[in-house]
Amino acid sequence: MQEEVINLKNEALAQIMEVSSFEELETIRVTYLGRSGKFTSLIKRIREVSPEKRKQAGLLVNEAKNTIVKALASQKNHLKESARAWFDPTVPGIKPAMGHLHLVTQAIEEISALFTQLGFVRNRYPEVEWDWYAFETLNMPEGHPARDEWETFFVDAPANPKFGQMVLTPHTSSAQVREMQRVKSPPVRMINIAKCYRRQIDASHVPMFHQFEGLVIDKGISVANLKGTLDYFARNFFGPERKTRLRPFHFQFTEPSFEVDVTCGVCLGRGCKLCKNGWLELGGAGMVHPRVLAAGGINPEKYSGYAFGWGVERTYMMKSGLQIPDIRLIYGSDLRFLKQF
Ligand code: FA5
Repeated sequence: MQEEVINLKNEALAQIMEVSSFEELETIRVTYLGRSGKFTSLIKRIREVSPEKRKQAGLLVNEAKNTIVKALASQKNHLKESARAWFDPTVPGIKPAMGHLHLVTQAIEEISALFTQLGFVRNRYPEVEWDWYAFETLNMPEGHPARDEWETFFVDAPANPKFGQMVLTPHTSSAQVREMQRVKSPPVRMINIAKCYRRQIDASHVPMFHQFEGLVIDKGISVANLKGTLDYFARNFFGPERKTRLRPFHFQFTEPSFEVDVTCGVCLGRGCKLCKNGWLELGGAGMVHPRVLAAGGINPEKYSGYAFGWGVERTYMMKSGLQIPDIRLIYGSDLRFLKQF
């Protein structure tokens, strides 16, 4: 019996040392010292021991029980101490990480607010669009070589006899005739900010990007109105020191057509490694072609208009102080990059 008592005591002590909660400690107490616990049944068996050894067995069992009781109390204190150290109500709380809007969303909101101030109305049109609106009504009939510029994704769906095939909009200009048809009679003052898709990917191209398209049609609209709007945008979006210029260009749907440049935000027009002689290319613009007005049901003899269409990502990348070397970073989901904006 002596050996049995010692083994049981050691077994209980080993378990007590391992516990990490008050519940486990209580389970051990019940298992060894409870009413039907292991020590209680041992005590009952003392009667079976020979009279001369009975007293010694009793002392041994008592000593083992007392050791276990002390170990339980000491471990209970230890657990209380650690619980106290764990919960310190004076320690400042952990601030949960705060997210923020993606930089493209921020840019879209900023652009939208600037043009709304000028009286432009923001409209959205389909991003899966008919060939008719993306090309045909924009003076690019079927087979016209100018279409190649837009490296278009065609949707594998049956073509419509009038509207042709479905495409993923390669530019926001597909909204021009749709807006003319909606408004029916000028004035038109639309800003369309939407996703565009092209089969392109490199440091300055992504297959899905955003453009913002401005369209203004009324009596007597001229290039001067276009230039005034562009200057207003450049001063407010990039900063009061930034200027714009128009360079002759060619688009099938505007006549005359321009490439719009803005002074570089780093050298402010003096010329540096990041720009072309002090200028950065913003995007295309021009006076709406008479054939496009006619396709939208507007009399080109009576009305004139201007349009412009620029990339949201590229325009944002031209903000002063930003040096984003690769447009693909914007859609890379790397939080170390995105958190900066
Ligand atoms: C156009 O798409 C014309 N629709 C713009 C226009 C509108 C001209 C109205 C006249 C009147 P362009 O293909 O150059 O033009 O694209 C305009 C801008 O979209 C570019 O300057 C660039 O900022 C952006 N862009 C074009 N392709 C990509 C691309 N793959 N990734 C990111 N940005 C792009």
